[in-house]
This record gives sequence, structure tokens and C-alpha cells, in this order.
Amino acid sequence: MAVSGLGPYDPQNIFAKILRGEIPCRTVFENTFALAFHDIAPKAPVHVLVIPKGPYVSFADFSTTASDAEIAGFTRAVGHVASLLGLDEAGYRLLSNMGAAAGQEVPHFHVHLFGGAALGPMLH
Ligand code: IU
Repeated sequence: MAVSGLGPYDPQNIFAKILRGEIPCRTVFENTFALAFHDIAPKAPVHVLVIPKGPYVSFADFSTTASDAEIAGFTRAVGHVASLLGLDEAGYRLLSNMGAAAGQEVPHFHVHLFGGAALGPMLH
């Protein structure tokens, strides 16, 4: 599905390469549905990216074309990663840039998980 000027899914995008193990990452968690790893340019003390295993360009693509099992599995993985990182009590922020207007840089759907500090009203 092509959305927001991102075009069809490009299997050579950087996160696809990370999923295939062609480029290393600092993994936090991995299961059937998701991979979570530290962002290379963190914008908060904790800044982790959670990505689905399937080839989805953006949130719009994922939310309309992924199976219910993938959506549930991915959503649960995001929550699990936050718990693993010890963020439940203090709280955290989830963000996903969708398409050109939001400045989405990598065309593989990802959720940013920010935490570890009192966050301002907006990040990114
Ligand atoms: P965005 O939502 O697409 O704008 O965010 C992409 C994020 O991916 C951004 O925070 C980058 O620092 C991050 N990132 C990364 O962790 N590893 C990479 O090799 C590349 C980008 I390229």
C-alpha cells in the first residue's frame, strides 16, 4: 500500500536490513511480531524503536493491512518493551510519524518509545 508519498514497501530500507540481520542494532526485545532496538540518535534518556516483523510502510499501512494477530501481537510487544525497560511507573511516550508531513524518515512502520526523564509537551 502506497501512502503519504512513501511509495510501496522497499525491502532495502534500513529497518528491513536490520530485521534480516544485515545491519546490527542494539536489540532490547524480539518475538514473532516485533523487534525493539535502541535508536542510534536518542532524543531522550530512553529512546527505543519498536517495529513489526512484516513489511509495512507506515502506521496507515500497518493498521489497514496487517492481520488482527499481527496488530495485537505488535501492540502487546510495545507494552512489554516499556515494562522491560522499567518505564511503567514513571510513564513514557509513544510516537509514530506517518508520512511526509510528519517527517517520517524510514519507510518501515515504527513506534518511538521515549522515557527515562520528565518529557516536555512535545518531542520530535
Ligand atoms: P522517523 O519517525 O522515521 O523520523 O524516525 C526514524 C528514526 O530512526 C530516527 O529517530 C533515527 O535516529 C532512527 N534511525 C536508527 O535508529 N537507525 C538508523 O540506522 C537510522 C535511523 I538511518
